[in-house]
Amino acid sequence: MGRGQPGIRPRAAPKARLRTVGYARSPVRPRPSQTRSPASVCSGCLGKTALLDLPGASGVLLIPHLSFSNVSRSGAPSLPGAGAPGHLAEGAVRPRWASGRLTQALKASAPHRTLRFGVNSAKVVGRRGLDQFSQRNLILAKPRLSQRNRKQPRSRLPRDCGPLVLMVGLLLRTCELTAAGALQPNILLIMADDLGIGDLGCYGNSTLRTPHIDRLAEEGVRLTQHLAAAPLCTPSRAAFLTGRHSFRSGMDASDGYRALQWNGGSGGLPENETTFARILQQQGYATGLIGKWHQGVNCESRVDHCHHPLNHGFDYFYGMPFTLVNDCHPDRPPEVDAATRAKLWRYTQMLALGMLTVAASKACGLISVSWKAVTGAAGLVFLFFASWYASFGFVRRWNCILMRNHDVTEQPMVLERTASLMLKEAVSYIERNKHGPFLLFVSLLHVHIPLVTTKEFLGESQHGLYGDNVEEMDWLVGEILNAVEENGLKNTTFTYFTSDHGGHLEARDEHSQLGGWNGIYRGGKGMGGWEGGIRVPGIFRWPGLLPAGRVIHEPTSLMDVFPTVVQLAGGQVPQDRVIDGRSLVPLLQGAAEHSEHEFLFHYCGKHLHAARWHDKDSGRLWKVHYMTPRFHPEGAGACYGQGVCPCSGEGVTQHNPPLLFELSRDPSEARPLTPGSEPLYHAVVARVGQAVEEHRETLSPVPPQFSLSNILWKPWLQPCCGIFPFCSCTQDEDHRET
Ligand SMILES: [Ca+2]
Repeated sequence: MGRGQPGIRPRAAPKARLRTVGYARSPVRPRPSQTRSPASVCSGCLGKTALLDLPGASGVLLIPHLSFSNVSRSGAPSLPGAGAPGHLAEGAVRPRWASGRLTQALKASAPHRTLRFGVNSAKVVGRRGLDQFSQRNLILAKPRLSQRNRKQPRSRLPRDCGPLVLMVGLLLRTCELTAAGALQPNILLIMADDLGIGDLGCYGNSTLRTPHIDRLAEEGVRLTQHLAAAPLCTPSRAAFLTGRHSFRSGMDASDGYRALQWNGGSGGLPENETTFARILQQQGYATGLIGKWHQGVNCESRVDHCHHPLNHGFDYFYGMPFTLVNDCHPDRPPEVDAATRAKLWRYTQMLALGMLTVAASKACGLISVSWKAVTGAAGLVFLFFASWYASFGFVRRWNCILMRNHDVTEQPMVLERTASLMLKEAVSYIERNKHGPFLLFVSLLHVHIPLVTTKEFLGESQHGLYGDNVEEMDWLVGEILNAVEENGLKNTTFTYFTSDHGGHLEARDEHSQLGGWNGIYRGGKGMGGWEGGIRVPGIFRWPGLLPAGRVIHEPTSLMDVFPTVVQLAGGQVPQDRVIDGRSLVPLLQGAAEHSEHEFLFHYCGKHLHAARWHDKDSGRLWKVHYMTPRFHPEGAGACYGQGVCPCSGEGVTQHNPPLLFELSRDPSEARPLTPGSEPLYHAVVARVGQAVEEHRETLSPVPPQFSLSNILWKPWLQPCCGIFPFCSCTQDEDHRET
C-alpha cells in the first residue's frame, strides 16, 4: 500500500471556509471570459446561493453566484473530474435555502478575514436570490483587497451592487482555494453490526424481508466484493473511520484481546488519528454520529473523553460509547470476557472453600493457627473477589449506557426503547441539518446480540429472533431514508449502507441460530481470512450521479469510504501517514473499470491470515491463505463454544505452502488449488508473497491500545451519571443541539 491517496489532487490547506448551503438558478448569462475557461472559476459553485458567515459579524451574508464546473451537459451536477463542464439547464438545481447556522469551521477560522480576493473573475448573477431574504441579514463586509486587485476595472453594475460584487469575488476565489471539484453532498453512512451479507434480499436472500435496503440498491450501486478490514467490531470500525488498517493505530489484538471490553478502559482510537469526520468537519460539514461507537472513551480521567466521538471530528453524538452485548440483557448469559469471568469465579470458590476448611479445622482444634491469621486470610479472599466482581458483576451498568455528547443519559440502558430513540435521533438530526451539508453516521445497534427487537417485529420473520431483528433493522433504515426524502434531500445525499463484518456464526442458543448468514461464503465474524468474515454489503446511492441498479464486482474495502467522502467534501486525505483506502468515486461513477486495489491484505488481529490479488490483466482473482482457524468441532465451519475463532497459536493451522483459491471461479473457497491443478500456482504464490513483503515495509510500531493495562476496567475512568459507584439515570431529557 502506498503512501497518500492517488487520484485526489493535492491542494493547499484552506485558509478560509465559506459554507455553501443553497442552490438557485442563475438568471443572468455568464460573461464570455468565464465561458472560455469554465474550469478556472469557482468549482462546484454553479448557481448556488452561498451563506457566508464572518466571525465577529452580527449576521449573515447571502450571495448568489455563478460558475461552470461540475455541471454536466444534462444540467445535473457531475462528480469531480467527470468529463467536460457544460451548461446549466432549467431546473437542474433546486432551491435549498439556508437559515443562519454558523458552521463549526467558520467559528474556528479567523484567518480568512485577511485573505486577498480578486474581483475580475466575479460575476454578479442578479438579485433574484437576495430578494428572498430579508435585507437586514446582509452585511456589507469589506474584505481587504490587494493593491493589484484594487486596480482592476470597476464593474459597470449599479453602485449599490459594488459590495455584492466584492463578495461574489471573495466567494468564487475561496471556492477555488477550498474545494476544487467538490460538490459537498450530504453524506449518510449506515453501518449494521454483525449483519451477514446473505441476510439481504439484494444479496440473494429470498426468505428475509429487507425491501428498504433492497430499494437502496436498486436506486444505486451495489458492490459484491466489499471487504471489511478486520472481522471484529472495534478494529473494523477503527479502519473504517481512519481509512487505515487498525494495526496502524494500535487498534488490533494484543494480550489476547481483539476488541475493547469496557467503557472504563483506557484504550481507544488515539487522538492523533484522523477520522473522515474530522476532515469533513474542517470542510464545513455538520458531523453527527448516532448509535454505536466502540472506539473507547477516556484515557486518564472520567471526563477527559480523549477517545470520545466529539474528540474525533463529530460535533454531535448520541448512542452507545460501547456496543450491545448479551450482558445488556438481564436474561442473557454473560458475554464480556466470559471465559476470564468463569475462571475468576472458579478461583474464588476454591479459595473460599480453602478458607472454610481452615476455619473449621481451627474450630475443631486440628490446626494451630491464630484466629487473627484466619481472619486476615479470609479478608484477602474477599478482596480478591471484590476486585474482579466490581467490574464483572456490573457489566450492564458499566457498559450498557447511552450518552448524548459528553453526558450519560441512561445508565443502564432501557433496551426496549433504544431502537425508537436511535430512529428519533437520526430523523431529528436530518431535519436539523437539512440545509447541510451534513455527515450523519448511523451506526446501528442492530443486528448484534442480544437482538433487542420491538414487539411489532417479534415472531414476524421466518428466521426466529435474528430474522425479526434484521427485518426491524430494514424498517429503521427505511424510516431514515424516508426522512431524507421528506426533507427533499434524496438527490443531494450520498447514502451508503454496509456491515462492520460478517455474520456471527457461533451466536446461537439451544433452539436457534442467533447470528447472521454469510451466503455462499465460508466462515464468519472473527475470521480474518475466510470471505464470510469480511465480505459485507456495500451499497451506494446518489440519484443522478451514480448509475441506478449498477452492480460492481471489483474488490473494494470499507477503508475506501474514508478517501471517498473526503473527496466528495473537497477535503484532502492526510499526507503524513499511510492511507490504505482508495477513493471509490471513479469506480462508482463508471469512469474507472477497475478498483485501485491490486492487492488486499486480510488480518486476524495482528496476524496476516490471507492476501488477495486481483490480476487486472487476466481478470483472475486469487486468494492466498497463510493461516486458517481450526474449526470446532472439526469441519463445522465455525468455532462453536468459543465465541469466535482464535487468530493464532493452537487455534489456527499454518499453511506452508499456502492455500490458494481462485475466487473468480470459486468464491466459496471450497477447492484449494495445487501445483498439479493450477499451472500458475507457484507464480501466483510468489507474486502475492512479494506484495506481502512490500506491504510489511509500510508497517511501523505504535502503542497497543488493547494491551492488558489498557483493556482492564478502571473505576476512575468509568462514565457515570450520578455519584460513582452509584451511577444510575433513566431520564433522557429532550435536549437538542441547534
Ligand atoms: Ca460487529
